[in-house]
Amino acid sequence: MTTTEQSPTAHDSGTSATQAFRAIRQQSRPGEVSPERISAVVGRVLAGIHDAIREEKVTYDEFQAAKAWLIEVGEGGEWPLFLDVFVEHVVEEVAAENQQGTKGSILGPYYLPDQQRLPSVAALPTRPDEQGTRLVFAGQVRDTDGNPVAGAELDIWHADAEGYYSGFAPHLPDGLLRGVVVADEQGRFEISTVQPAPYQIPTDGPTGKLIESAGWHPWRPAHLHLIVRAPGYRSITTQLYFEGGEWLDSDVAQATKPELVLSPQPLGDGRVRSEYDFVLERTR
Ligand code: MBD
Ligand code: FE
Repeated sequence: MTTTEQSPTAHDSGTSATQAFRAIRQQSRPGEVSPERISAVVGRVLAGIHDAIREEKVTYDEFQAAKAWLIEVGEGGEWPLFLDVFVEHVVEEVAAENQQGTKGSILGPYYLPDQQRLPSVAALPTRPDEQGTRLVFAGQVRDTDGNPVAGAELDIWHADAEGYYSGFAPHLPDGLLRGVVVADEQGRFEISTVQPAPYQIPTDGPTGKLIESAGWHPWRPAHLHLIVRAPGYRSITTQLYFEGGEWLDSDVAQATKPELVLSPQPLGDGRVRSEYDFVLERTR
């Protein structure tokens, strides 16, 4: 980042994440939830809060501080960030109970649909002066029987070498380090990009303030996000991490899995290369 540009604020990324969430939800048009289901789930959540208040003997001061904080989370647009960091991993765990194929991980707040479609051998959009180690990420998409999935889409997005996501930091061009790579007839792909940095939850917003006040750390290990999809197969939303990376064993979002760690090897020209094959499960 140059000195003429301001640092991205928590409010910028929060507002964008809330807008992105609403736009995607509009498209997917979810069904109604029954009164019985709402009563069961919300009842349990409230009972959990009541238990915590009794067991910790929460005071009026603490109750009012919590209310003020909750208001700030909404005003800062940080509900997608807070919920994806602290809650989504358990929703994913439940969803994955009967799934085959490549392990999933959380979507997170920074997915943007409808990115540039790219051929099977492609480079993600970068700036002319893009920082970071050049990464070649290659592999094959197969089904659970080992057959190639021709034309599978790899919808990929990741942070830059400073840990910022395009679309959520005003200094980054739209579409940077994002793309939908279409695998070839053999399900193969080779994506050139740069290695992302670890992601730090913005420290100037309510989620960051909570983390600091609790004495926790605000870091996620460096990661690539992917949705791998093909007609007739269940889409896999996942993340890939880097062997030996900082925070791999203490992800604030608890979204790492041992099966999702890459081991990039030097290519000898300053680039690193990593192979990863995806396995999709048929839906019909
Ligand atoms: C991220 O980059 C992310 O992937 C998640 C899950 C939460 C916050 C920021
Ligand atoms: Fe992320």
